[in-house]
Amino acid sequence: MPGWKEAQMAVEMQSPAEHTAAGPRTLVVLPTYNEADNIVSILERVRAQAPAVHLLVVDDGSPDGTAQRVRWVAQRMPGVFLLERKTKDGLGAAYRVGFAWGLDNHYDVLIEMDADGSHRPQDLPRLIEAMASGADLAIGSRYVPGGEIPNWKFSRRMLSKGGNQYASAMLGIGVHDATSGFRAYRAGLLRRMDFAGLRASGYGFQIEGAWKAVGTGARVVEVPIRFEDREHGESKMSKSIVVEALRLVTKWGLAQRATRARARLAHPFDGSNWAHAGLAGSKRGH
Ligand SMILES: Nc1nc2c(ncn2[C@@H]2O[C@H](COP(=O)(O)OP(=O)(O)O)[C@@H](O)[C@H]2O)c(=O)[nH]1
Ligand SMILES: [Mg+2]
Repeated sequence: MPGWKEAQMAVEMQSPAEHTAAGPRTLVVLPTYNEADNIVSILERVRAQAPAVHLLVVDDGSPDGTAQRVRWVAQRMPGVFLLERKTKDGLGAAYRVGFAWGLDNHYDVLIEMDADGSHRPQDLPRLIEAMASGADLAIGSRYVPGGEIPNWKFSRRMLSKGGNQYASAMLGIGVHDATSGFRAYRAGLLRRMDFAGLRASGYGFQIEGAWKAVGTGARVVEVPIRFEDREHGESKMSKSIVVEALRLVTKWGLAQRATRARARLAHPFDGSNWAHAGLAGSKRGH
């Protein structure tokens, strides 16, 4: 996997390590592909909602000039950084590089957020509060009480909700919105769960992250969010990303079942094998 050092560090207005805000050092990672019309407003609104957090944009050579706009903001706003990669390589790869940069620069909390206005900056403080209350992974959830998707058609809502129910049942993770890309990870959890080994892209990357977190015994909390339609431009998610997610969930779920069945056959009197056959993640919060 290419590390962040191969991506071009375009903005070094200040050393990230010199940041001395009180409390945990928090980095919001925003992957972008053609978000020139959205990114400036997102960066400004995130800063207004959460003044102490740093922001890292991971841009994949957007032809619409997204990176130039980020540079323009970074010259005016401290704590804004940009990693530029040459070619579009998917959301999962962008987060892997962004997280590697964040961990190397000693952030304690790393947050994923879309740069298109779907994830509201005003919901960010509640994710940060959940982390301050002890969560290892706080997921901004559309499918817990208080969560909303006001503008989605019935069919899209059913596809997303059904996909989530399938993933939760197959993997036994008990998360209502495992495909959500608005979430905060504690740095220690990312290291423990070997985030660099996450392979999927798109929705599959999010499900894989939630599954691995639960598998390491992380305390996972879902925080209700309101998911808006993107403000400008078009979605880059395709049918193939949905198909990839379903295929991977099925593969992981079957492999997990086979492993647990083998463990029960090998050690039929070991109670822990039976406990593990139920829902994973006993330390999960709600
Ligand atoms: N760096 C990078 N960002 C991407 C890529 N694909 C999507 N994104 C960004 O990921 C976020 C979510 O993508 P989006 O197309 O809005 O997906 P949707 O919300 O599921 O429709 C946005 O900020 C996109 O600009 C990619 O290949 N590379
Ligand atoms: Mg979007």
